[in-house]
Amino acid sequence: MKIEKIVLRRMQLELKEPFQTSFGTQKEREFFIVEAYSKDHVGYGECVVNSRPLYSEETVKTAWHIAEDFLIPALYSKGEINHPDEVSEIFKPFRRNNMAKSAIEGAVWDLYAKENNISLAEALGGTKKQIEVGISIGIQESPEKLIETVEKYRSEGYKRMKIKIKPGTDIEMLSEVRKKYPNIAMMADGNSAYTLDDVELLKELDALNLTMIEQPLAHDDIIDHATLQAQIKTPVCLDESIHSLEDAKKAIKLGSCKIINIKIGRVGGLTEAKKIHDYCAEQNIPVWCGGMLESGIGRAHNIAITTLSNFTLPGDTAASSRYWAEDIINPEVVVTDGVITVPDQPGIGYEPVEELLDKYTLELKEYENEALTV
Ligand code: OSB
Ligand code: MG
Repeated sequence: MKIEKIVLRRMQLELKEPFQTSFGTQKEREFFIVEAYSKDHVGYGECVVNSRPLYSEETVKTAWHIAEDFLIPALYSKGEINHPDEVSEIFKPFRRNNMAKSAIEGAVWDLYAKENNISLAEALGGTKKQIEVGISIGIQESPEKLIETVEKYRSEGYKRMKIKIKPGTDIEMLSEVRKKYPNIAMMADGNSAYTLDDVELLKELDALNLTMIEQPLAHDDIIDHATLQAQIKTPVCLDESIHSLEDAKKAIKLGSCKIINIKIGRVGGLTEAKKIHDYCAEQNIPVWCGGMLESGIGRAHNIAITTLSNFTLPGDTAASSRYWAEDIINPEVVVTDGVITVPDQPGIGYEPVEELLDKYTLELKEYENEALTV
């Protein structure tokens, strides 16, 4: 497979509603899309970064810089790519910058699937035809507002509610929801807002029958999470702390978590995501697919990876309409009774709409593979 041209498109989409987490409130998403061209096809990837380095250290500018100055030249210098697994090997000398790497690798995976006339899910070895999804609910201003929001998504059929928490907006809010809905699948995401000083408070979660507590402690920690997990019954799930298979192995060995949230961008791409999935399956650690408020392109990649068998817990990949007035793909991602039907068309299975890409593009740059044109 020869990649003849890569296009980066910086875009911005307004969220229908602001999304509040313990690290800030987001009203829009600025990100970029990668288009990888062969002679006959285009593969698409999404860089799941943001304008500000609040969730991770990467931003749109740093990821663009890494892609333009290091990753694209490295990819071109390889010449022919036989399988997308080679891309993470090519990128290996460059440390971290996982979201930048994942964006390009994702476009190559889509291109590879299209060249081989198979769906991305099939290219990854996924077998599920339908996937179950939950929803991630931002911090709400009152328990009443939270219950109203839960009710809306519950009635739409989402399979589990993930509720964002931070100190001061946690136990009471969650208890109100549990009182109202004794049986719904419910979890909380702390986004690193707590420390071991909060162990007593975190122990109170055990009474609420949560499926898990996601990343309560520091974004770069696996030691304190192990200490916490030993003291609470609620399973700890790691998000921010896991950047690679190595991280996953160490966290599992230490007992830092019982569940892992796999985000393709955070771990540097689909190849690494698959490795983490496979290792967790061997270790009896369930995984699920997290989200970064993706556009339809990133969303499509999340759907494809979720078809692997150890994605046994509902992910955060909600419908396009939950985030955007109009998504940039056709068809949009639709959720019916908490289920997404996995597309079987070649590649990501959702077609980016040219006019919508152009409408929301702020900046576009093309990188020709000159080695091929001389
Ligand atoms: O911690 O999982 C998270 C969104 C942005 C950054 C971090 C997180 C999230 C979400 C939303 O929880 C998931 C989604 O709906 O895409
Ligand atoms: Mg999270």
